[in-house]
Amino acid sequence: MSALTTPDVDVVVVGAGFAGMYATHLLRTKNNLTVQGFERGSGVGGTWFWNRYPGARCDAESIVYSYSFDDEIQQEWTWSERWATQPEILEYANFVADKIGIRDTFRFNTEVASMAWDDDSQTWTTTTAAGDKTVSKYVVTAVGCLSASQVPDFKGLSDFAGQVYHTGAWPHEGVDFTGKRVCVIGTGSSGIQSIPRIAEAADHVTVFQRTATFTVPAQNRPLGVDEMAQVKAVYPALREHAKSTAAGVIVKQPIGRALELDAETVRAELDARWAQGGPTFMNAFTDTMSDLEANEITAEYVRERVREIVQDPETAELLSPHAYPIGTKRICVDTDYYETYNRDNVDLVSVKEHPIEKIGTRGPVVNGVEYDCDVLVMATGFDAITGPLLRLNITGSEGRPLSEAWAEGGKSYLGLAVAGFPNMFTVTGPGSPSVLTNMILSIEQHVEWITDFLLDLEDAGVGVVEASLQAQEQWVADVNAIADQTLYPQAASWYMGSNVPGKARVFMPYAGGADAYRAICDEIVSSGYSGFVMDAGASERAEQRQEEMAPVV
Ligand code: NA7
Repeated sequence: MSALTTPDVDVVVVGAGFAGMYATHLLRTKNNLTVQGFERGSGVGGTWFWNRYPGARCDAESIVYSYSFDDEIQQEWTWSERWATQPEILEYANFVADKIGIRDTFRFNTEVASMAWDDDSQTWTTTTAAGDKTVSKYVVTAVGCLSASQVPDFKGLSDFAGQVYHTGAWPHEGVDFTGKRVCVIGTGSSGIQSIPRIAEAADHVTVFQRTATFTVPAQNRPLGVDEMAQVKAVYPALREHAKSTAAGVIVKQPIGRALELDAETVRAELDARWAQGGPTFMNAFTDTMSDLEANEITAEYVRERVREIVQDPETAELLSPHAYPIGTKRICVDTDYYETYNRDNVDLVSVKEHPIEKIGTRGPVVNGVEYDCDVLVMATGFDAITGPLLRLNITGSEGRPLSEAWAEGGKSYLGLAVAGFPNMFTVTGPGSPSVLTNMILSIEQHVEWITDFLLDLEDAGVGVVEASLQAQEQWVADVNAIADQTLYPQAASWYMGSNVPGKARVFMPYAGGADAYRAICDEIVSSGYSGFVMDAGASERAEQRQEEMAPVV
């Protein structure tokens, strides 16, 4: 490509989920830049476009899991339930897409096959699976953290005679389970949400559980018109409150250290939070995520509830999690999960001691037994956080593939930029608070920060910007140091990359809180964008390349 290449557009945005929609909106309206979006689905919504399995809901409350950037949007939209269902969230995404008019910017049903930076022309070329190329000055990846489905490499899977579905790529027309025998593999959030709904419809359900999971009741309920009106009246204050918390939600404050409180107080608090429902249960005490002994108090409380709810003691024992501290794998939020095991048409098979040997023509085979089914549901999770970025086949400066730069795990500066990948911004990349927080709140912060940065760069006439390697290394070290102060690294979780064979075991999200992260990002702006190399980076690279090419005397 020649140095005179004129970009087709200023920015290519990949993904039309909540991040891509908002990025496109701001880049066009605030930055006055031209944008080409690409989306592999046929519509907007990202994770909510794909995860259409029965029972899919958000585990952040609907009144905060929504955009705050436009008061008209939050005043016009009315949530019907405390925890919104996937169809309602998808409807909301479509409502917003129409309000802000971003559909015409996206090419839907269009998969990005590769994205390549060219050092000479200082442009990105995005190539679609159909071979079309778009040249841009910047790229913004908005591909989500949980969009690359992970299907275990089961022997014999292709020989299975029935239907196979992954929860993360559920058919739009739905699946009719009436009269069907169903096997579900996986008991993470997707399994826990879908199993009760599948069991209501199917003839029989067999659940294959490798690791028992901690889950708390959603205690879902309709949101009355009056209640929504009260929320709308105080929306700005409510949003400010959410921004001031570590998780970016409305939290009930912890009452102290579990290890320093008397047993009755601890018990009463856990009872109250269990009755209230949702992940705020994990926020009862300040030491739950940092002290194993304190953690065990909350963990044992949940096990006690399991024994209370599940009638068969053997099944209750199998469902009682012991393999990891509570909260170190994402806490699940369910409706009737444990109760489902009291149904006559539901069986639980532990695959901890005896893993699934293969998928036979009739169903999964465990310990020599083939479990017959018509439908096999894979609730087996995602190649989280880095997976969606790696499958874009990105190559940066000097033609270096992102897969090579990330061979030891996803590395970035602030979760927003990667050293060696100039003019590329990653919304909720590895090292951002992302999945440990209210995703929409974090997305808004990231997108606003990136677009303000681009405004400043354009004003200053900067052509190329890149995270410095040193700043990136420091950020990665900070992310690890914060994670090490918690119990998170003790679980084999998707936060750690443990669910993908061969993936580097690195704790990926920033665990310091969305509030602290926002303050750091603001400080970086005040300091003149410390940690970023502007223009100089490109010329230094060019000089380095020339030196390398110089004949050896
Ligand atoms: P998760 O939370 O990664 O859960 C995947 C489940 O699949 C989990 O129970 C796994 O067991 C199980 N799994 C994966 N591979 C196998 C094999 N080979 N054999 C048996 N069981 C297996 O994904 P989800 O989709 O449920 O949730 C992801 C996030 O989406 C969730 O945290 C929310 O943020 C929304 P394991 O625990 O690894 O032993």
